[in-house]
Amino acid sequence: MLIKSADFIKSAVKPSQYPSSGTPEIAFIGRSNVGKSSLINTLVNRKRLARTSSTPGRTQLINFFLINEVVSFVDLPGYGYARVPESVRKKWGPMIETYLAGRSNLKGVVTILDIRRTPGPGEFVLADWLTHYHIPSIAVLTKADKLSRSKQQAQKRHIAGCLPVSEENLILFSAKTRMGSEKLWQAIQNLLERQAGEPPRR
Ligand SMILES: Nc1nc2c(ncn2[C@@H]2O[C@H](COP(=O)(O)OP(=O)(O)O)[C@@H](O)[C@H]2O)c(=O)[nH]1
Ligand SMILES: [Mg+2]
Repeated sequence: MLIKSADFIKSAVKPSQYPSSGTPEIAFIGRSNVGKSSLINTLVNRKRLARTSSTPGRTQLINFFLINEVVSFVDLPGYGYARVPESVRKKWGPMIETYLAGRSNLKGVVTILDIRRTPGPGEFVLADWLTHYHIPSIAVLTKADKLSRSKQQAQKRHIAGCLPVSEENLILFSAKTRMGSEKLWQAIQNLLERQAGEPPRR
């Protein structure tokens, strides 16, 4: 994908703060420190558009980025970081569910998983929301560079067995080697095109 422009638009915590344009949105979500910012930066060929941080759980805002003037990438705050204060953790669920349930711009969600980790409660809650609100999704296994090819395949099979997703719909990805970047762009474009001629989700 040729990236002509990638710009930060704004941060939000509630619907009145979301951008008012009708630009189609693709949202990215995953556990804190999973590699979400690195994945977004890799997709758009920018070193630090979505800030990567070695301190997980810092970004508790919904961040909107406009890509090539035609699609918005929405960086949703990560879940599952134990050292986040309880008051912050309690707000995460309602903030994310409000966005997923009510945002008509939303065309699909990219769920990001660490290829080395077995999916847990955070992933199950998210999978339930995506099913419940009929939101199309793409699942990505990132940090694939950390495993050998045979271990990548074994983990892919294992993770597919834990979630409502088939093995061939899991994309292996690495922000370090750019593995899977074109494949993920293709999947994102399929989501955007598939929905172009269809009525809104609700
Ligand atoms: N080896 C490797 N490290 C990665 C990859 N993606 C992210 N990381 C590292 O994982 C840490 C967390 O990444 P970040 O993108 O900030 O995660 P976020 O909290 O989900 O946004 C950083 O130290 C990154 O350098 C990857 O594909 N391969
Ligand atoms: Mg991040």
